[in-house]
Amino acid sequence: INIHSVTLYRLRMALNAPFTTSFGTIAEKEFFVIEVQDEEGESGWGESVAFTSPWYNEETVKTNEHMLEDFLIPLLLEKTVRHPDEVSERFAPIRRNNMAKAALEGAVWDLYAKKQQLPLARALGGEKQEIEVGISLGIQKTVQDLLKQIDRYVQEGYKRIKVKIKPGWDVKVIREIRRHFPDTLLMADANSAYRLEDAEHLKALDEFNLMMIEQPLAHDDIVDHAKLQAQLETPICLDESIHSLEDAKKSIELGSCKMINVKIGRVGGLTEAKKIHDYCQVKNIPLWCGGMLEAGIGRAHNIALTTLSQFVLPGDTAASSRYWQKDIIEPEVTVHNGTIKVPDKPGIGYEVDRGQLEKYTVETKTYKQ
Ligand code: OSB
Ligand code: MG
Repeated sequence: INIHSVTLYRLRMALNAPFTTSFGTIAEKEFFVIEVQDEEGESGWGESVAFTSPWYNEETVKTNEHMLEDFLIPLLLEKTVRHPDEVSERFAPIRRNNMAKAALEGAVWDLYAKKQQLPLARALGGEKQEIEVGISLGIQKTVQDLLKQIDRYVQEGYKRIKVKIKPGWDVKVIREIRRHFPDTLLMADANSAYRLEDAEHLKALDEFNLMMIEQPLAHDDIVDHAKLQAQLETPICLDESIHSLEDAKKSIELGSCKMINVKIGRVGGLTEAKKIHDYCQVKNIPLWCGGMLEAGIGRAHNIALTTLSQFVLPGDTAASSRYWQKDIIEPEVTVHNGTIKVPDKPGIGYEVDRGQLEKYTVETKTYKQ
């Protein structure tokens, strides 16, 4: 694949409803869509999951622009790649900045799959024809509001419900959910809102038969997560702590988690995500695909990744309409009875709607060989 040009589209899209985590509230997303083109003018698409402020990890839309423009795009334009797996190798001298790397690598994967006339899912080695998904619900004003939301999405057929928790919005809320939904597959995501000293408090969650508790402790502390897991019945799932195959290996070895939420952006791309997948398959660690409130392109990449066989748990890839008035892909991602039909067209399998893309774009920059 000979990449001739790379275009960065900076988009602003309002969420249908603000999303609140233990860190704060997001009402609007600003992010980069990346288009790579080869000498024949064929396009591949990627999407960065970095937010405007560094609450989830250290990256932001602005750091993405710097890394892409000054380092990653020049490296990609330097010479051809035979296979997308080479992209992460080429980016390896640049430390971290995984979301910037993943967005550009994802565009190359899409173009590669299109050139091979293969759906991205198949190019990655995934076999599922459909995937099961759950939904992630932010912190609400009242427990009543949350129960209403849960009821709606259980009715719609989502396969599991994830709720965000934080100190003051945890045990009591989960107890109330369980009173109304005793059998629903349920889990909680703390986004690092607790400390090891809260172990006693978190142990109270053990009685609610949660599938897992996601990232209860600090983003950079797999040691304390191991200590906490030793005290909890509820399996710990790591999100923020896993940036690479190495992190996955160490966390599994230490007993810091029993499951992993894989996000393509957080681990630096599809190639690294596949490596984590293959390792976790051998180690029998259940995986699921996380979400970052993506627009359609990122969502399509998540769907393709989820077709790999060790993604045995429902992920966070909900329907486009849960987030957006109108998405930037055609057709939009739809969910029926908690499942998404994997597209069978080449590449990401959805058309980018250039009209919609333009409507949301606030700035465009093109880089040529
Ligand atoms: O921790 O999984 C998370 C959204 C933004 C940042 C981090 C997370 C989330 C979600 C929502 O939980 C996932 C989604 O619906 O895309
Ligand atoms: Mg999470």
